[in-house]
Amino acid sequence: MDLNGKKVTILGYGKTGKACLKTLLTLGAKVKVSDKNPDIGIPEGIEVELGGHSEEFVLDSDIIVLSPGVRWDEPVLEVARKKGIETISEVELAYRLIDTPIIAITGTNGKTTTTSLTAHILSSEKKVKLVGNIGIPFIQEIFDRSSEYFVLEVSSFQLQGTKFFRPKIGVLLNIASDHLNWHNSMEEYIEAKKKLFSNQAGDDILIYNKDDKNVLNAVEDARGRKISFSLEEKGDIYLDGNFVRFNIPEFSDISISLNGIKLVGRHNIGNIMCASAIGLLCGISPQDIEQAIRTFTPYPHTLEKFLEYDGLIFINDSKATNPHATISALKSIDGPKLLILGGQDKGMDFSGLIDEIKMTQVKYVFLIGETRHKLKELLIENGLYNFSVYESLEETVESAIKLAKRGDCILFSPACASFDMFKNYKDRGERFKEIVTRWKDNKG
Ligand code: UMA
Repeated sequence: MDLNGKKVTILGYGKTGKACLKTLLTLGAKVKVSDKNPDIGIPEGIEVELGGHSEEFVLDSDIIVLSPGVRWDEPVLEVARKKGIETISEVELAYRLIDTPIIAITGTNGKTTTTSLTAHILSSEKKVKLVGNIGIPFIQEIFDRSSEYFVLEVSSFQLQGTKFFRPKIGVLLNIASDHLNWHNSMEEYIEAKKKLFSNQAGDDILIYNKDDKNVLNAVEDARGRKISFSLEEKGDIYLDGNFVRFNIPEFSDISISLNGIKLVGRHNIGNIMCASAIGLLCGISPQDIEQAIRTFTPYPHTLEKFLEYDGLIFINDSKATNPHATISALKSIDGPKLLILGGQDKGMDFSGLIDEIKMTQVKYVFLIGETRHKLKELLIENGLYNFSVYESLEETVESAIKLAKRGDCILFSPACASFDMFKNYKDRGERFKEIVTRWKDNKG
């Protein structure tokens, strides 16, 4: 793709916008930047519009590149598309600028763990770059010609703005209700996820979750080679006791032992299945795959059992930003639990989560954040009265500690986004850990 002299407008100047600007300038494009925030700094010499995206500024472009946070139906983009101006996501732009094979992983939950585990496995024998939604804009790494693979965590926001994007291997982990404040409907969210494989063909590979109905429906249209994984039955990748086995001709005599893994929870077995299969497909030896699985340290803020003190277990699962993730957490942790729930409202359906709370040993629910009253109503409607509503995280955690008995687990798994009270889920998780650590220090 020749960008020399092309007029390119970048929408959104966060991490992605900054990386786009650098790359596009290097490639000789004439770049402009537009951001809705009136208070951000942009390097001198760059034509810029702050405080909104106006037609006047944006429509004078050959290409418009979107940061993930910019909605696809942003009014100025509708007009741009009608005028025939190409509007693409940063992931699509990066894809067009490289020849290196891409392994792209998406799903409502588990993508960060699966992406990092895949990169960890591959890097035992290959040169790989870990990029994408995990926090490293893809476009930032495209000039690294030494990589044999790009391992890309890709979100629905990033996928929606793709056109020709075609990963060599794609993984669709699961599809559940999320981001319905960004996408207009569940159907639109699923359509965006399907763009993971919509250009795949021939010997491109799609690894998908056979246990998830939404995934099964979505992959009906996939045209590449399909490989299923299942925790319930005999998929192409399946669980046999403590081993992952393969119903795939070239790997039928291989088994991967799960002994010594540090990842908690059954859903993580599915993530390991996918990452192991990718390892084999990329030529990594089973011994190196097993070693990498054993040495993989779980990602912080995901079912992170960070303290066991005074008979209480504290788990930080701040990365649970939707109900599906919290359901997985509840299924993964045995024993009595005190659950801290709530955060920014993304218009999600909490009914499955309420059912799970009823079924598992949740002794008490502590509600915080923008969704606290909505969740309170739902709990009452379902005959659940062991809850309290709080205004601050500090007050919530202190109350949970007071109420907890020896052997209880205090689980911070909000099921909602963090932006109502925190910078992001990492900030939220750190705040939770700080409060708990302060309590421990005062006690000891
Ligand atoms: N902005 C506009 N117009 C808009 C929306 C935003 O100008 O309509 C501006 C904001 O004022 C701000 C900038 O865009 O200045 C922020 O850009 P951004 O929201 O696209 O964020 P980045 O900093 O570029 O980070 C993005 C991803 N953010 C989102 O998807 C919201 C990061 O994922 C990702 O790590 C990064 O690119 C690198 O690829 C974060 C995320 O929350 C972690 N992802 C969601 C999730 O995982 O659930 C999908």
